[in-house]
Amino acid sequence: METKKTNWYKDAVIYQIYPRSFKDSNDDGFGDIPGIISKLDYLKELGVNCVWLSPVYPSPQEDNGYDISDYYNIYDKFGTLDDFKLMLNEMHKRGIRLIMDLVVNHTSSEHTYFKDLLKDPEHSKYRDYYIVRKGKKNGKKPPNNWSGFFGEKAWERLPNSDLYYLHLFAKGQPDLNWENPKVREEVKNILRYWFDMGVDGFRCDVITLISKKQDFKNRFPGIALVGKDAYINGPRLHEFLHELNKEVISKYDVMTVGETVLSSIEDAKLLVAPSREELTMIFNFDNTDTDNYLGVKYLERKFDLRRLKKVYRRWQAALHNNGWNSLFIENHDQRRSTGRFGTDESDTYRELSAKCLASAYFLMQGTPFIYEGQEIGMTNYHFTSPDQIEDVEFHNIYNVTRKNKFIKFIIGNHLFENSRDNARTPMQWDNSKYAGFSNVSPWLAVNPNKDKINAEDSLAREDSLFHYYQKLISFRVGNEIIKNGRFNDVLPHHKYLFIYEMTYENKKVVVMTNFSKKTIKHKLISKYNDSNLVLSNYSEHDESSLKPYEARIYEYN
Ligand code: TEU
Repeated sequence: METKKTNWYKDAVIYQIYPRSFKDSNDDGFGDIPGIISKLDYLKELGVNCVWLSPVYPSPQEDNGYDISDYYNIYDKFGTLDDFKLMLNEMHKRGIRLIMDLVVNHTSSEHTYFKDLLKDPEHSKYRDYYIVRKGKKNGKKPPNNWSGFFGEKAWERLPNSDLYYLHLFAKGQPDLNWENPKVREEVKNILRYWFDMGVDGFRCDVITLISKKQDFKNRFPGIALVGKDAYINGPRLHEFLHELNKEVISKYDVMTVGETVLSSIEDAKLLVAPSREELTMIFNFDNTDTDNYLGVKYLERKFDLRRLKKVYRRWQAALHNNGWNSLFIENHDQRRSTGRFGTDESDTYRELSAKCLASAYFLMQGTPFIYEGQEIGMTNYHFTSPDQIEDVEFHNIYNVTRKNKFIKFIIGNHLFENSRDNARTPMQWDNSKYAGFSNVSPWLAVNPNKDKINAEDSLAREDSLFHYYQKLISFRVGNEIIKNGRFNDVLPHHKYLFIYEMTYENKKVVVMTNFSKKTIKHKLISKYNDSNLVLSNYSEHDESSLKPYEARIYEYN
């Protein structure tokens, strides 16, 4: 029997928790599930109604849990399965749903299947669970020239053998062979296991990499992602996703959000068209790529609001009545949005500009996501030395820059500012020594600006970013105009003003933002009347201009 789908995700506002950095309850310097439980009232107060929890499964933590060694349990530093069940229950009691992270492009090399393969690569019954090929030149050279996401070659030799395994991420993350039906059955079992426990959905890690072209030939050489045309959006991607959906996902009232890498709008339409029964929505990175070249975050370029507006125009139009968007500006792989996207970290503008950005991205069609700490305006750490950073991606690429002067030259000093650990510093709860995250020195240093940027202060100040998000969320959830509305960018070519309307039937929501430190006059501004004002980050308004980073939201019913 098919479960009725309620489409609850259309009214969801999802808060991403990166568990090792959220709240430590047992003084080991590492966040955990009881810590999360202790902060559920905080989330309830913010008003979010769903949590996306980054991986909490057993893992050797080479990539902070995105390397899973057991899909049916909880990593002991995070707690136990009973802690997990309690957390799920406490969330549901508060009207908060939970989506977990499904990391099934690869496992950890510590997974029992891969360990079995390591023992006897020729005969292991799990050989076909992974992508294993003979090396060239009697095993002296890898099977082809592919390279992966963390700046390395994509193949690693199996010990005492001429065989290699494929890993598009770290060496400890061998790629699964989705051509093997047993792998797909196992993924279905994982999904059923958590859905039966009451989990409400999954964020599907790098899901567009699961199908690889099977010729495994050399591809056009380059400095990054050699072979991407063979391993991104591969030939059987849609078939595999449809299979999971038909056999498992469709039987539960759940949602999925696929993380897609370098996907075009045309790919997206295929992935999220409801009639095709694949994914509910995807994360594409066109928005966060507006301040880099070629989708490579280390190839930074100056942010230009016009590029961001163009991304929104294209995606809003493409998926209107055709699917569903996700809306986000941060996650655990991205540097902080405060100080990015035209916003400003200075004391004067940090919160004002963060409110402006929040207003701009939050009220389009799609499901908004908030990454932990974003709601209080946490910033980059501004690392200066590799010793301060844990992340495997950073260290792999840092090593590449030490060996390759050309790459070092083009990346310049953007490596530190784009390190993923900027988003992973402990959540700043208060101004105590370890920011109320822990009573001992945490796994990654606390940002020294916790003295002024912390949740306690944000909760206490009525005009804080936290309270602004609270108002945005309560305006957004259940708002039919935003949920069903058509997006219209009324000033597409303006360099600093982003003004858009969402229209539905005869009703309208208008969002006006000024992404600059200047007061900007425009004749359009006086068109909207303050009697319809819902929310603003200033208490007084000029009739025909917007103040620095001013945001105004109107509703016409
Ligand atoms: O990230 C996928 C991914 O493509 C990353 O390489 C991303 O582009 C990069 O981090 C940006 O700098 C997902 C997870 O979100 C990430 O944390 C994991 O490390 C990765 O998959 C492997 O599982």
